[in-house]
Amino acid sequence: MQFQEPPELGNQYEDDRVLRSYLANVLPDGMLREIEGSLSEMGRLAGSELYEMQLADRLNEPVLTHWDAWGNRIDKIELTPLWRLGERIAAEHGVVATAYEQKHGRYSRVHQCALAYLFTPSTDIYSCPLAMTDGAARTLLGSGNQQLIDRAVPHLIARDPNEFWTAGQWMTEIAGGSDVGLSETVAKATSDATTFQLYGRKWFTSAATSQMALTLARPEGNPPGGRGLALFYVETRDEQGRLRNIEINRLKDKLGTRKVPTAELNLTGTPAQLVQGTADGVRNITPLLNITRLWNGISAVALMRRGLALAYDYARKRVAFGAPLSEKPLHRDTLAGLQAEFEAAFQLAFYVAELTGRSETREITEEDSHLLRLLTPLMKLTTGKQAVLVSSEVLETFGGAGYIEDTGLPVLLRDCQVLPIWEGTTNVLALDALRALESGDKDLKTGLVRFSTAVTGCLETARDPDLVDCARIAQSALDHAASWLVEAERAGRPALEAGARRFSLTLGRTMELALLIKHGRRSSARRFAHSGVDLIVTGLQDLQDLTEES
Ligand code: MFK
Repeated sequence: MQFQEPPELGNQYEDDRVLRSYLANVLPDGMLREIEGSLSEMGRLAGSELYEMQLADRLNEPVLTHWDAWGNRIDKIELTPLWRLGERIAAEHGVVATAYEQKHGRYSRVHQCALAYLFTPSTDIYSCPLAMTDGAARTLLGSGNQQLIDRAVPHLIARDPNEFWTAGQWMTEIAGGSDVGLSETVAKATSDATTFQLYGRKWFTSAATSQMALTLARPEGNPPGGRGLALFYVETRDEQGRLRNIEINRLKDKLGTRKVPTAELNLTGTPAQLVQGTADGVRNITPLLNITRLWNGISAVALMRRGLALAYDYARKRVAFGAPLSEKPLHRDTLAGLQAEFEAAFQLAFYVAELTGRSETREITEEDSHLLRLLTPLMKLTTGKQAVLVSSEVLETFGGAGYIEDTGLPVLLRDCQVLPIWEGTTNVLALDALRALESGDKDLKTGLVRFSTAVTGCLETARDPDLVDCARIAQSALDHAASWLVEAERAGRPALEAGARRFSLTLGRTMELALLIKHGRRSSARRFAHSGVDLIVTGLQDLQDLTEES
């Protein structure tokens, strides 16, 4: 009997040509040598101990215990062994801290994202609490609230696992969902002007095991909508380890991300401190949203890369119809298509990391700051879709084995499926992209000109004839987007909104192609250029069709 050999992983940094050539391109001389040790060590862990633990931990999930044996309500969540190990490794290797220690100035964010990219796929989305922690640190640092900064930030960016805190984000409510302004949680003032008590129900919170959380609530008397909400800081437990007037109703029964203890909470007079004023909570929490959306994109490319690393290894081992799959033209062609999607997504996600780093060290021009505001939702929505597509195809490259749970493969698809949903769905982010285009000048067309300048800057670097051809395809998609925008604006807001998803995906994919060209990724650029960059449908019949058919 001939058994199939399972796929194996090597050092996930050393085997990753895309990451290594990208870092060699963007980092100043000598910097790669300085950070390579940390990346190689994380790549080793991700391909060995962490991966082995991930496979062994496959069936474990967090467990919520409401009561102890003596009738006390405890609401205790037990994490799985993989997550406990993941937390220690994340702290010790600075998967959040690296962005804040800024040993390499504006490139620190790129370094941190590279660590997160290597770490994430072997930890069953431990990136979720890290994303929130990172976003909370960024939000607090920008809030000007020195007392909270001194209290929490040293923990959020600690490398000592005993000092390290994770943060939660409690925003989603039953009424609110994506429309956060509908939140019903009430904040009652106490005798201390900055301390409130929160009453309400949070319907979908990130990991409920965190030591602190940022949340939104409406101070009594405030008006409805996002402006009437305020941003609050909550420490979840008291000195004895008891939850502070918080009940964990249940953990969510999700399609994927099963290790993330996503929870429903009741706030029953939870003590909370104002972070930044008594209103404008939605606006004040957006630094967190933008950081977690960056993490979403980095997680998307990381999971695509993991699937492909396994698929390549398997293709070399699996012999069918007389030859290894890696020698079969159709299998190679399939993998090349997936590689192109992955590389395109990689370039965009890391470009947003570069811009974020420049923004954090205040080395960003006003133009690029607007560009970052636009590229963050474009990147999140584009890479989320790509991750689902690529991971689905990756499973297929294994044949039936890709559909069998104890290969450890199906979880890839389930975990990717969350990426277009949480942190803002594709449609919510497509509308956010319209809002971002208007940022600064309050004018969509000026915003698009700014985007076009960034794209053409990349296209002008093309010298190789194949890349020049790809640049033509990117330019044509860009021109189509620009003409569509003029037409849609003329037709009115409903038409603009109806086409926003196709428009945003076209911009996202155009930027991806432009970045592939800029980084000289010839074969992926050629492949990607012919994989549907321009998704715009001209003619504004959409709404009419919908009305007629429904
Ligand atoms: C792998 C890692 C992933 C980890 C996942 C963990 C799971 C966590 C579980 C979850 O809860 S996921 C759910 C996360 N929820 C969202 O992402 C919310 C999605 N909805 C939106 O993003 C809406 O667009 C939004 C809530 C922001 C709309 O609310 P509003 O009240 O209609 O806000 P409005 O008036 O549009 O914006 C308020 C201000 O913020 C405006 O500025 P001004 O006050 O100066 O005019 C906006 O321009 C600004 N703004 C909005 N979004 C922004 C932003 N500014 C910067 N960046 C943004 N992204």
